[in-house]
Formats: sequence, structure tokens, C-alpha cells
Amino acid sequence: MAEYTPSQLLALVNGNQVSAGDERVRAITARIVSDLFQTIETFQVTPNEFWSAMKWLTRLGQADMVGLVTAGLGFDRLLDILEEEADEAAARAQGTPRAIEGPLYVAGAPVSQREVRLDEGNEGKGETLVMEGRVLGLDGKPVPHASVDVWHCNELGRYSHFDPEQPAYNLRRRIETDAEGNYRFRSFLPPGYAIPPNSPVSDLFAQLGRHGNRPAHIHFLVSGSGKRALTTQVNIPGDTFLDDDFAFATRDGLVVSLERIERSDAYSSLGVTGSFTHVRFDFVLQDAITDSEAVAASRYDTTHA
Ligand code: MBD
Ligand code: FE
Repeated sequence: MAEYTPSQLLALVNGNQVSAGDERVRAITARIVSDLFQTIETFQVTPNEFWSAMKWLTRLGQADMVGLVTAGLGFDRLLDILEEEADEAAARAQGTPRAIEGPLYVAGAPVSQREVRLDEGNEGKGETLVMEGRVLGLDGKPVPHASVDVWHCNELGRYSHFDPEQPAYNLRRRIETDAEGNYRFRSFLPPGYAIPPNSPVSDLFAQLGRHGNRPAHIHFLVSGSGKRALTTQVNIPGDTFLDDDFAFATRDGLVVSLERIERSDAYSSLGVTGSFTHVRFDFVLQDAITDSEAVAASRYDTTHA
């Protein structure tokens, strides 16, 4: 009566119900459980192996590093690829390409009008960078008073909030563009990122024989009235990991050009005196076709039903 073969057990797990539940959650759970049963049988996974994997999952959650594993195993990029396929099918795959948010965004960064020193409190670190441009619609018209939420890692490759050594919102700011869609900021050229050593994530990647490096990049969440919010990143050229990103997030069209400027008076409001690296980059936003598309939402604060 309660003696089961694996397939009888699977049928019970996926079929026993006292209420209707949610059809979609049921179907997806059934598939995942079925695939895992099969994996365990095919590879003759031992109890020790299974329970050490569960301990690893527990540690992963406790370390708040789930998002690093999803990125490293390609899920974040997969979701972007699929969204873009949907865009193509709907003839709306245009504008600046999206790139993954990653797990290190923090909402609520301080807001400035038109320009900001993103590197406030980090003076003297790294090569001075001035990045500027406009937020535009597909028609080439500026998006007035758009929001450019920008974040990058510190000179050690670590992100504030996740790194207890840094002040709140270090290297995180929001810029409201002027009426012509202009934004600009001063910072420094960030280094690449590496997954933390001695962590559940580095343990997995060591066993997979994979590295955990990302090339140097700067994150953006750009939004404006009537436009589809865009989550993207730009890459700094010349990085050895540009074509070998552990998160598979780099894209054509998002590698910026660096211009060396020896002297300019145009950036005195940002305190720029000597030579610096200059980047010009315009963000081109699609039109939003629903109100929710226009909301600058992080993947973490999307409330689900
Ligand atoms: C990062 O800095 C990042 O941007 C992503 C996507 C994953 C891990 C670290
Ligand atoms: Fe990052």
C-alpha cells in the first residue's frame, strides 16, 4: 500500500492534491521534480552527495548569493535573450540593448539634477572618468527629466551595501536629465568583478572548473515618461574578460569608446582639472506600451500575485 517504485512516488508527489492549487506552479514544479528524480537515478547520486548539495543550497541562501549563481549559470542572460526574442516577434527590438541587472542593485540612491560626482568619497581612486550623453527616444528626440540610475563597484571590485566596509550608496546615484535629456557624471574607471573567494559560489565554480570574473562594467537603469525602462550595462574596452564574462552579460553595442582628454574647462563643476578619460553614450529607449513597462523596477521589487 505504501511501497512505491520511483515512478509511483513521482506520480504521487506531482498528483496528490487536496485543492486545485495553482496550475502553472504545479506544472513547473512537476517538471523540475521529475527532472531531478531522473538526474538522481541516471547519475546514481548518493545520499551523501544529495544532502551535501542541500547544505550548499542552504549556505547559498544564507549568504544571500543566489543571484550570483543564477548569473553564472546563464539564467539572467537567458531571460534577456527570451525577452528580446519576444521583442523581435513584436517588431520592437530596437534602441540600446538591455543587459542583465545582476544581483547587486540597491534602490533609492541619492538623486541629482543633470550631473553628479558618483565618486564622492572616493577621490583619488583610479583613472578619472567623465561619462555623459543623452536619454533619447527611438525618434531621436530627447527624453526630458529622464532618470539615470547608475552603479558600479569600488576600486577593489566590490559593491556598496553588499560590502560592509563601504558607506551607504557608495558609487550609486540617480541623475535626473535636463529638459534636453542630458546627463553626466564623474567617477573613476572601475575594475572588473570577481565572485567572492571562500563562498558557496566559488566552491561551485571551482568544481565546475570555471572562473568567476566579470570584465569592467557600469550598470544603468534608465527610465523616462512614456518610455520603456531599460536595464543595461556598459563595458570598458580592453578588459581581458570582455569576451569571457562569467555572467555572459557583455553585448555588442555596449562597449564604450574611451577618449583621452588632456585638459578641458567644460567639466569644472565636476572638479575635473587634469587629464581624464571621457565617454559619450546615449541611451535610446523604446516607447512603453503599458504603464508597467515604464516603471524603473528592479527584479527584486517586482511584486508577484
Ligand atoms: C556583478 O557585478 C554583476 O554585474 C553581475 C551581473 C553578476 C555578478 C556581479
Ligand atoms: Fe556588476
